[in-house]
Amino acid sequence: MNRSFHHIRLYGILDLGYVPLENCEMMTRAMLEGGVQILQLRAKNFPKESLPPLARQIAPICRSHDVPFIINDYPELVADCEADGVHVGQDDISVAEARRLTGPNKIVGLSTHSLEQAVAAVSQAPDYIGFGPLFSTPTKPDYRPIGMNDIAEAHRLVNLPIFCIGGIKRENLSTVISSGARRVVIVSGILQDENPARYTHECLELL
Ligand code: 3NM
Repeated sequence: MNRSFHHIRLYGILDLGYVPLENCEMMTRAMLEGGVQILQLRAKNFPKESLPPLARQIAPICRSHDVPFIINDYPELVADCEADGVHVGQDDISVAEARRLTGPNKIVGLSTHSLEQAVAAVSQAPDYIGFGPLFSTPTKPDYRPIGMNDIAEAHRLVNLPIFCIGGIKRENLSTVISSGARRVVIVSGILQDENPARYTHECLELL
């Protein structure tokens, strides 16, 4: 597995709030076929024990595309999930603690929700940060949108791969890029389109 983020522009999330369990494999294949370059399994409101069996269905599909597979929230489950890493939030454990729990050579990503948090993240040395939500989004309803004004400054001040996230769709992607974004996460835009592979591909083309 190539763990460099150099080529990675488009991050897809298989969010079980949008995808019924029986469609997970099909949706994973569609996202990968469309060109998602890193893929996360996000299963908020699902019991922790249900994650590894599901993840082990997704992991080999990602591996066959040489795409890193990330799980949300549970660093201690990374090995059992056959995942390449974990994504943690501001209110979760530290990046260092997550690394201790995942074991060596795993990816650890961190959410940030302001320019200040993005700058502060550098000292924790995650492999990448999320930066958002740029816009209000039903996928993460309780967070204040931060808009696009700080994207360029975040890229100047933070020497980590930055994935802008939150309310990004094919329709506003060009504007987000013009504001300085180089990498994005798109969740509901992809998962709710009638043709997720095509939607993904069209977003990738813009990046
Ligand atoms: N994290 P959509 S925003 C999972 O700002 C997530 O940290 C965010 O979904 C953050 O593309 C978000 O449907 C939801 O808006 C992104």
